[in-house]
Amino acid sequence: MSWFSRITSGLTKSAASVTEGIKQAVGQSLGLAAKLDDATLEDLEEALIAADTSLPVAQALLKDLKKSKLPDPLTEDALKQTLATLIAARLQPLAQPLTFPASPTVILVAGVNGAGKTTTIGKLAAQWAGQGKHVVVAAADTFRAAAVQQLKVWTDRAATKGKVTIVPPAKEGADSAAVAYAALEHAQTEHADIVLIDTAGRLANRQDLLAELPKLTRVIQKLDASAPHHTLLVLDATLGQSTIPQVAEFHKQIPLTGLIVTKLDGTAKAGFLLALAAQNFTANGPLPVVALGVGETLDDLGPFNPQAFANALVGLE
Ligand SMILES: Nc1nc2c(ncn2[C@@H]2O[C@H](COP(=O)(O)OP(=O)(O)O)[C@@H](O)[C@H]2O)c(=O)[nH]1
Ligand SMILES: [Mg+2]
Repeated sequence: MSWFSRITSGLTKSAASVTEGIKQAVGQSLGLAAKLDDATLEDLEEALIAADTSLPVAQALLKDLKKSKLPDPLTEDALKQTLATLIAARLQPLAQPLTFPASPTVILVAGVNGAGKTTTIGKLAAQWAGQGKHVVVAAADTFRAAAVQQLKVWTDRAATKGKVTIVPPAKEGADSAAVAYAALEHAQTEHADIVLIDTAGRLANRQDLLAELPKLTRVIQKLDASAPHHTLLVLDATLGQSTIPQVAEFHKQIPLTGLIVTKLDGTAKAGFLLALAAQNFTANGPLPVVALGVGETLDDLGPFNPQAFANALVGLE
């Protein structure tokens, strides 16, 4: 299945509410010539809010829509096309592909418990290994013994695509910073291309655990002062907009450079990416979304493309 088909089927739940709203909006004036009247706009606003776009974004989109050229009578397809274009434009600031500025490029992966860090690391490692890159994965979630085992399952899967090496803790309960250090040292010796660091799940309200991330950073900087080159926060899309305070909390502890959104297949709230796009977490605007997760297999991860995402969200084939 192509990535476009995966994202389209992944977003089915979110698209259902938006397309239902669009259908209602256009069907509203059945018998008369369908047009963008107040009742239509209200239905659309409701649908967008149901998809968790946030009220201000929903209202802004409708404002854009009123200014757009639409056919008269209005058709469902024209409304979908126009809305998708407007949504894609608002999502555009989130679209920045991940760069690989160093060799090895060190990527720290953070997030609350169960967000999908370990799964995503497995998927990323598989993709990059498949492109001929040597990927080293640091099992720096040393909180639970089972975490290393779970990561091992994923790196074994990823290793079917190419060169993936896992660096486990030297002994049980080892310091997470020590594991990250050992992994980077190994990657430097082996001339690996990428180091992915899995970390323990943190609750955004546990300051003591959050404080471990800056410590880990300081330790790996002894080997490479420019590391980590990316600090990515993994967000569970089923939480929708309530992930936004999480982003703020993590970003305060350790400067984030990007986001990965997982579980888009299990939620009707995919519209929250529009709310994310309206949040200026950095001087240059919002934090970019570097990858999307739409399922539990190795291939269910791909790039964020605003137009493809917008098309899927409004239910365009
Ligand atoms: N449906 C779905 N499930 C996912 C996705 N990503 C992760 N998961 C599931 O979410 C759960 C937690 O994932 P895990 O990687 O262990 O989270 P971690 O605690 O952040 O490392 C697991 O059951 C994963 O299979 C996704 O994109 N879609
Ligand atoms: Mg994990």
